[in-house]
Amino acid sequence: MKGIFISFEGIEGAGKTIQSKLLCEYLLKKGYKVILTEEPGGTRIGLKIRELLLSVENKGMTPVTELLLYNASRAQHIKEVILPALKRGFVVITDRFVDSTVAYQGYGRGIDLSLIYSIEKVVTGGVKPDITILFDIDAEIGLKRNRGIKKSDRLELEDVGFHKRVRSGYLEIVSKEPERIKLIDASEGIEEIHSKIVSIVMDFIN
Ligand code: Z5A
Repeated sequence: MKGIFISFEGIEGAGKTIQSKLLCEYLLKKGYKVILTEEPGGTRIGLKIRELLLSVENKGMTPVTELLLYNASRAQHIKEVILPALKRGFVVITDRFVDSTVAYQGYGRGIDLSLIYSIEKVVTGGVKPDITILFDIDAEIGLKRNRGIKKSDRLELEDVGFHKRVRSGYLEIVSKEPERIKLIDASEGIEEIHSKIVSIVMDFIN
């Protein structure tokens, strides 16, 4: 049996981490085999790349270096984790995937989208989420939620204008692929959002 590939997307502080864990627990209780993973990261090499990407020491990183590093982490993630799990019939939930690159490096940094899509083709070999849950929230609210709970990483040092561009980018991506990407109002309560996600995922599975 082929597995199911689900990605969670959105600007920071939108609630992806909490909700991906809740969905994972829900599906495990229902008896599904589930892997919860994330980008950048998900593998030993990916975690090293994650450190490079998020360290505030690397403020001088160029947008193209950033683009290639996110993709390098993804190539490893797909080969080592995502594809083998899908082949074994797992539900794979990833906190971020290709849409993050389009939103952050494309709409946020201004890198040509056609370059991003060409690299995507090589890196993913066509692997694409069956369902993407996009958490939409005002950029100021997302940033405020995160402030004080964890140390800042390199992308969080960007001004609010950057995060607003990323949010608009995500909304453009949804408008192009409304079948795959389901928009969630991330300003609602945690339980309410969880129920909506469960209903989206179970509708897809059944
Ligand atoms: N990035 C990129 O540029 N290009 C790429 O291709 C990829 C990634 C793959 C990864 O950072 C960074 O890499 C990210 C995008 C970039 N940078 N930014 N900015 P990360 O993995 O460390 O962080 P993140 O993905 O942005 O996650 P986050 O900041 O931890 O946000 P979150 O996972 O969406 O939120 P959360 O941790 O579940 O919740 C945040 C807080 O809000 C927490 O205190 C919760 O209790 C609270 N919360 C959550 N939901 C609610 C609701 N519904 N109501 C009230 N409060 C809530």
